[in-house]
Amino acid sequence: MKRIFSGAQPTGNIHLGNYLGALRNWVALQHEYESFFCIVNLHAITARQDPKLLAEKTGELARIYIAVGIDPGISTIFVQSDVAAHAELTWVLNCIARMSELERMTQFKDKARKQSENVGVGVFDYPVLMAADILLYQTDLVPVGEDQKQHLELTRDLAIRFNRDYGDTFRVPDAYIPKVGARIMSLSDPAKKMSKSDDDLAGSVMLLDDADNIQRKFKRAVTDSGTEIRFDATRPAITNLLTIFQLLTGQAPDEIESHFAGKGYGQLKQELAEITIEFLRPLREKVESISDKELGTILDQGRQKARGIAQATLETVMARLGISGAKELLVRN
Ligand code: ATP
Ligand code: LTN
Repeated sequence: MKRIFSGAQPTGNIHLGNYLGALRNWVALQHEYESFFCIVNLHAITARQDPKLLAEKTGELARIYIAVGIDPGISTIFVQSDVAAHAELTWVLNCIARMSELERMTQFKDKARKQSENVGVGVFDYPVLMAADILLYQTDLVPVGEDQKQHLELTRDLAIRFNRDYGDTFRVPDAYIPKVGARIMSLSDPAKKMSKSDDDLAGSVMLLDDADNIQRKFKRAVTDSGTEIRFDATRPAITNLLTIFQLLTGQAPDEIESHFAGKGYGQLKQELAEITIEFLRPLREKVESISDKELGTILDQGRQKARGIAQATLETVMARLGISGAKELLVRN
């Protein structure tokens, strides 16, 4: 069976963009692939986090994975810091990665621009840790949103380089980026992607938002000039709302356009709010229904399964590099 690996950071609150661009596809793909879904808390600390909140959000995100439909009976859910091999392989990959290729990463450039000289080394190295996550599991496919495409290309480059220099070791993964929903835009600025780290909370609908909040956010959503309700790349705000509508209802674009023919933006926003509220209603309940004990068991099992596979890859890597450790050095031949 082929493998998939993906992850999300336990920072801020998970939003509709994360769900429609990534988590939704994890749920669908888990039946066809052996699946690993990670809560990437080591990535989270590349920005300063409140320790207590980070611990809380780590558990909450694991619960959200389960609540949206990741089945711990068939998929492995685990916390990145539980598997030391992620940090260890990162070091090895750091030694074959080049400054120039990391400097080209647009996510790094954006953050570096905001933080100038104080940008952290972890922010710079973030994509290498992500490559380690993926390569440890001999992953075939990585379902992510559009913003991660460049990081996936780097992951492939590092795998190919290591294989070339030290012998075939890593499977070279492909990105899985959905045709629809890979980049859900902010409701308050359709030129920006919906984001957890956005200071403007009105732009993102969080999966755990209550009905009033959801209603308010859609009501205030920015629209384009004109009145027609149709999918049109030159009218990004309406197209974004229609894309969310399409993914949550499963209706075809032409069906949606004829449904809204002759209706106004207000109607679209109202219906979209209702659909989203109904869609998200069971989620909070499900999140709350997972006991600490149940979650503990799931994450223990996840850790064990993940450690076994990651350790096997790491040992091959170390052997290829000739740094297998003291045990081997003591055996003279
Ligand atoms: P932020 O939302 O602050 O940009 P992030 O992208 O760092 O956070 P993660 O939790 O690491 O958030 O992302 C989890 C997944 O969600 C990734 O696969 C990412 O590509 C995807 N994703 C994030 N934002 C969007 C979006 N607006 N539309 C579609 N997919 C998205
Ligand atoms: N960088 C990703 C999160 C992430 C990830 C991964 C995704 C960390 N490691 C491995 C897929 C595979 C993001 O969305 N910000």
